[in-house]
Amino acid sequence: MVAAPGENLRVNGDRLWDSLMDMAKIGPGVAGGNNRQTLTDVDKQGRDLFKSWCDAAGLTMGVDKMGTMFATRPGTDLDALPVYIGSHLDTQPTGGKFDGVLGVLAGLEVVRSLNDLGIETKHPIVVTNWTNEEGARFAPAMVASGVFAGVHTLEYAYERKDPDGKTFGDELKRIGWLGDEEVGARKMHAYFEYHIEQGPILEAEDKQIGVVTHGQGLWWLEFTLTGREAHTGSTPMNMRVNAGLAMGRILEAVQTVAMDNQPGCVGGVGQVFFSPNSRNVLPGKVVFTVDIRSPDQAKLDAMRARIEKEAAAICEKLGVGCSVEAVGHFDPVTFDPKLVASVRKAADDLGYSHMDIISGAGHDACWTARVAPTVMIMCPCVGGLSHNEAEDISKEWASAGADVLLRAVLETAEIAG
Ligand code: HGY
Ligand code: MN
Ligand code: MN
Repeated sequence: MVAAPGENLRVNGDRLWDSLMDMAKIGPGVAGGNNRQTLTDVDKQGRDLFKSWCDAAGLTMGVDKMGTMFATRPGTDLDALPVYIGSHLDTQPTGGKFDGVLGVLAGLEVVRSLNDLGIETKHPIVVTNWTNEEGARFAPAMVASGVFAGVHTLEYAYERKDPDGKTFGDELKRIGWLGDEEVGARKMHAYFEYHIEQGPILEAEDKQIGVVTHGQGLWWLEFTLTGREAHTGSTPMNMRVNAGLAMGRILEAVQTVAMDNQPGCVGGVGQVFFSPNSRNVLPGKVVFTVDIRSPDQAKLDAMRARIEKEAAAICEKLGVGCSVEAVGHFDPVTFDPKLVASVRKAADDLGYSHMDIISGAGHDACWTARVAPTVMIMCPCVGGLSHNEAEDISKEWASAGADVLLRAVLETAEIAG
């Protein structure tokens, strides 16, 4: 018996969970998570698996010049713009099984459920896998959705280099996922992204669903400090040009600036390169990226200005050269109030506990919001932990969010007939 549209529509939570576990087998980490970095051979394997599932669900695959995958379920109205459901299959080097993957495979599950229920929609539905959301191998993060939204050029993206000096463009070609669609040529009726919270709030508040109203903004400031390589044993302390010490003091300054701007601001450093990175050589060069974020534009920009000013003063005092380049940025984003209301209503209708929330992490939705009505849905994650192989969610949490996604997408894509 096919459930009449609008009745107690829910996804097949077991099937969604099985797909998540099958995808997690590709690019396993060393501690139960994943290392499926963008444009690697395992990213290719993950893409190939996703495409096989899309083929089996009767979807038509399109790929653009950034390698982003668009799997389309046709609608009944040939003039209607599609409703997109997307996220990313690439992971951090020590990533979890659910960051990004949940959103792509929940989109596929929505389509699979509509197929099972024999429901047609007026607007087509497109399940999307954005290339390089993480920005771990190639900075910046969300680079493909950034090109799609007109924030970056294709040439800029193709030139991005990984730590081994390989370029994005070459690696995309090498894995065989360079598509022919112009990036950004597709127009969206709406864009939905379902994602784990990657923070502690929903679990702590015992809420099943996060109705995401805003996303915080971000700066990635790449500092290059120039010291003088010297012997760590025989060089007197007063003769050192110590770029490592300068870095340490700048990290302390970042912490102080973030703490001075509580609540609602964060700052830290996740990546450092020492050169020559030898135990008994003072570094000649130190490169590190400061990651600062806030939902408040003025605070975000003020933090950046203060950090850059204090870093320059620290380096001057130590005689260390200092240059800084913004290698990642997006302003705080407000999601579409009408779509936010539809997500909230869907959670209510399904009887799921929910709360409004601001996304602490960046997502492709932060860029699509510039070109289409966009909204996010979140589920809790255990201990708020993410970007860690121990990242974990429950099957119930996964399917509750997917149920909300199904219902909100259906309301937007309109059931045909
Ligand atoms: O950095 C972020 O917020 C996302 O994980 N790319
Ligand atoms: Mn993500
Ligand atoms: Mn991530």
